[in-house]
Amino acid sequence: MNSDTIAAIATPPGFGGIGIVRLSGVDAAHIGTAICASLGKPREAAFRVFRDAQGRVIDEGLVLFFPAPSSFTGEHVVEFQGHGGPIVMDMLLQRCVALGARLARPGEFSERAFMNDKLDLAQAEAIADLIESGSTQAARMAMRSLRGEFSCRVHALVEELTALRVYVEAALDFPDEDIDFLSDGRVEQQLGELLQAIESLRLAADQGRVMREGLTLVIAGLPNAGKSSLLNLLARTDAAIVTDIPGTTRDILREFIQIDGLPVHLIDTAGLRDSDNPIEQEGIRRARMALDEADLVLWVYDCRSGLPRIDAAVRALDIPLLLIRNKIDRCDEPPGRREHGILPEIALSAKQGAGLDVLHDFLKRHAGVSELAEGGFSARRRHLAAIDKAEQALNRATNTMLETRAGELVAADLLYAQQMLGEITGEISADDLLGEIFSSFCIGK
Ligand SMILES: Nc1nc2c(ncn2[C@@H]2O[C@H](COP(=O)(O)OP(=O)(O)OP(=O)(O)O)[C@@H](O)[C@H]2O)c(=O)[nH]1
Ligand SMILES: [Mg+2]
Repeated sequence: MNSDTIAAIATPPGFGGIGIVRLSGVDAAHIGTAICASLGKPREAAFRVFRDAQGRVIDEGLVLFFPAPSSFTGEHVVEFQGHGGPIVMDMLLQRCVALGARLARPGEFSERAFMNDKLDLAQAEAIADLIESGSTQAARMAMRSLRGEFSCRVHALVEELTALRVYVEAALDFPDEDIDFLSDGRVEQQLGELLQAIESLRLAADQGRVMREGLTLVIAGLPNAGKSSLLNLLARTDAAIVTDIPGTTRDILREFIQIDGLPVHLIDTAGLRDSDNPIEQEGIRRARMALDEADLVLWVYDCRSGLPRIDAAVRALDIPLLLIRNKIDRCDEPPGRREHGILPEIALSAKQGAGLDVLHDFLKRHAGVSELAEGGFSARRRHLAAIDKAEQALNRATNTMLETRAGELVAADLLYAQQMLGEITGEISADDLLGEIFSSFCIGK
């Protein structure tokens, strides 16, 4: 339990009808009473005058008192709802500080809620995601995580892992038993089930991450293929210069769009070719660097050139590739989706817009938006990294079972997988990790 009391303006800076100063900690009730004479009944709004040390009126408004442990942080919490002007709010905050409160760090209220077991780590992160969400879907997914759906699935996995670990360790502790526990096939079967469950969790979490962070599309291709035209079409603006001179684009161009709530970062790049022009060379160098950021590369080519001549470096990338067969108005082809060998391809006209709907559908499906409508939850790279490590450990354990049946190694990998999943909800977490997570929150949260 923290011994100090923290205070912050919980509403955004600037002018507003209402502004809220929030206090949390052992002295919250005492400080609150000093400001407004009496707090009223717990959890009921009371109209009060807020006064400074000399008894002058700072503001008037509502006060709310949430006694510990029935509060957001689990400590005594007092909220003053006053008028939302920066000066009034600051006077009220300074008064709290003069009475012994300390200014809260970003995310400190949520950190205390976590410390007092009001929320687990994934739920605390979901609060920040909900506040920052850029689309309705992202907000819905953050809310699901906040309500504990993500944590529940992680917990269920941790419990199954623990049970299996106990079984393997028991088998190791009683090697003289008649039955060889490790050879009855049960461990392999449960490992297989766990791997399936963890894989489905990883898919859902990855889709959640895409909805939170957005999909990054890099538009690449030979000069004049119509890359900038495609950016303009998707962004519905004339952001990029389009000419019939090959080598028009040199700088990297970025646009942010939303496709039915899916956030998409578009990056237009210089056409890839050998060039003697130092400016174009620099553009091409930057284009190649931008490829590293991509979740999906759109390789644009002119239908009149027949087959796409994909740049060798682009082909070598370990990033999904979508071919865009452009300028179909010139080839008299219908727009649509087809497969080009193992690669998906969409035929469209960046200039006239035919086929844009097909591209939208592809991108939404690629991000998993349609399936997410009901069940997704917000997740972060940190969660995915932990899930990946747990999955690798389970794969190792499975191989060990099949090859050497070395129970100690299997038990160690199971323990490791359990710890990795525990990091998601914060059951097991290092202090620096907590510091990193909460410091990215806004003040007052
Ligand atoms: N007919 C037709 N022309 C197109 C289409 N898309 C692009 N163009 C034309 O092709 C030319 C090149 O288009 P850009 O969008 O500048 O091509 P780019 O790939 O960005 O070219 P660089 O920046 O030079 O690499 C322009 O004259 C466009 O108007 C299309 O779908 N149909
Ligand atoms: Mg261009």
